[in-house]
Amino acid sequence: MVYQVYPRSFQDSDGDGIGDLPGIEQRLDHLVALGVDVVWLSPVYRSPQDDNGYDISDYQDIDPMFGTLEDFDRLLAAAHDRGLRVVMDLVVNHSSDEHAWFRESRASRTDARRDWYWWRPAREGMEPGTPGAEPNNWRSFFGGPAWEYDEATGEYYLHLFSRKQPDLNWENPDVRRAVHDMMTWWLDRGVDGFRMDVINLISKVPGLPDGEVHYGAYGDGSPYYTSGPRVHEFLQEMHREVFAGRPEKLLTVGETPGVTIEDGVLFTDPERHEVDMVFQFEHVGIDHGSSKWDVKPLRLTDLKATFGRWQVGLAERGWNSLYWNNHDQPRIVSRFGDDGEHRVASAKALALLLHLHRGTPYVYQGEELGMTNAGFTSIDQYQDIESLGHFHELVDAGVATEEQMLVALRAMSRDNARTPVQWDASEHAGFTTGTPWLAVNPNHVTINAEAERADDGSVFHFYRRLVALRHDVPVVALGDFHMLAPDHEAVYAFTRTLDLPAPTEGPDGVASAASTASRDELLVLVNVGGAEQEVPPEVLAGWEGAEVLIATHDDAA
Ligand code: TEU
Repeated sequence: MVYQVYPRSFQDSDGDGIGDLPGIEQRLDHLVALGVDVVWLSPVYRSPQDDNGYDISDYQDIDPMFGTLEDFDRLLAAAHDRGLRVVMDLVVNHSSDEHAWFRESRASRTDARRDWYWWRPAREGMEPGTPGAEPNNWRSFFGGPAWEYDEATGEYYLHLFSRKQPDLNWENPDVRRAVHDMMTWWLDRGVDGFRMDVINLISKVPGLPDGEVHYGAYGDGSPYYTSGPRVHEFLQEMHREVFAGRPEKLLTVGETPGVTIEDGVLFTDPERHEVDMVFQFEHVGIDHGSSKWDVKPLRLTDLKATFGRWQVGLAERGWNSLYWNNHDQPRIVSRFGDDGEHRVASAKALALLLHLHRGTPYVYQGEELGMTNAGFTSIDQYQDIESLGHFHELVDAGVATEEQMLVALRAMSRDNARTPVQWDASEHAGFTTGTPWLAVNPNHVTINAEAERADDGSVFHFYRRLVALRHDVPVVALGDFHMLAPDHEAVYAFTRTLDLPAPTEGPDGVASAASTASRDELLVLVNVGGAEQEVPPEVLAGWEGAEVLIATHDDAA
């Protein structure tokens, strides 16, 4: 199981209101108690923090707000001492505009690093620097155009995300070599792998064609940069140059927005040596209408259909990541559960479903406590560049009113996941002795790690038992998946099956008479319809008298 730490909101050790590396070290025993195997650190590199560290200005140094390289080495050693592995967040589709590489690239059209980024002149016949003169019509993920005009050299540079996150040009072998060298530097320092930020966006279609589908003034360029023509070539080259032949057991997970199941197999098929697994986005898109801000209610059959497709699609070759939460998604108990009266029961039901599918489960900080969305009511409370960008773009364009956008942000803003971890009921939830960079949720007085750890019926202990089950019962990690009652709107049920080979010959060289092949089977069943909702008889047929390994809401049921 992999646990994601968003350092800025995890634990502050020096009272500046921002989480840091020594703070993470203070909390490692919480992760050990949960049963964590791997810790994924969101970026702690030097950064102007335009996108909370996903805009890196020095890949081989720690930002002073988080500490120093020595603090990092101490944290890494402390994690390893506890049997925890640590993977870093690799953000190489783009750098910060304050990175030395970009400062040189923008210095002149003839600079040796000019071609390390995507530079283009204004459209033919258009006045450079005016709306519509951009080299193509792509929209940025954060709203507005994906091109920024640079007066000094009279050209535009591409930024799929913020204007302070210029896209690196992966067509340039010097760029790829510099990234490989940096990755090797971190592996030599002892890190155990990487989570690769938007790694399927690094290959763009030559010519950078206009997007046909429009969002207001700009076009959707995603068909021309999602899982592009050379992405698999680049990842296989990365494996050869960085990972092949290293003795350590390393973990690589690609964040791949818009990835299809077919491409997911190509990315994760072990024979292709690309990545171990990918984060796909289908299940966190099933409540999106025309956009993530146009929120639709969840339908259980839609969730079963998408999870079922990915379980079947990667059953033979490849491997699934299993997640509800991360620093970009609203908190699942508020999104697909109930963060009011049934908070504990729904948090447990959601955890049970996710952790007993086939794949590697990821737990995002605070998810194991049943933490909820932030509950912000004013735009002034938000800090996320994506939330603020879309709020102003849609309100200014008259597409939505402020009130409509505040309702949408309350449900879907990334800041919902970024409020500080709630450690105890004290002021600022034990996160900081200073003023937290983002408001602590007032419900920390009841929802916090100290209270959760003290209550055996808590969300925390339920997560702990699920992780222990995965470590102790092979069918959980390895069993084949089969969906049951796919069309039922209130019952989510599936089986996991593992054929165990007959034990090999005993120490005396003779296989014991009893040693025959056996079959482990697990039935997972969540009934969101409550006691009055009857479970279809065919789901329970043959399971009479089965041992109950783990039960959720109202354990007597
Ligand atoms: O996210 C990529 C990505 O797809 C997000 O833009 C996501 O789709 C969106 O936020 C959901 O509404 C990665 C990082 O996880 C994110 O924090 C960064 O902002 C982004 O890349 C740029 O580095």
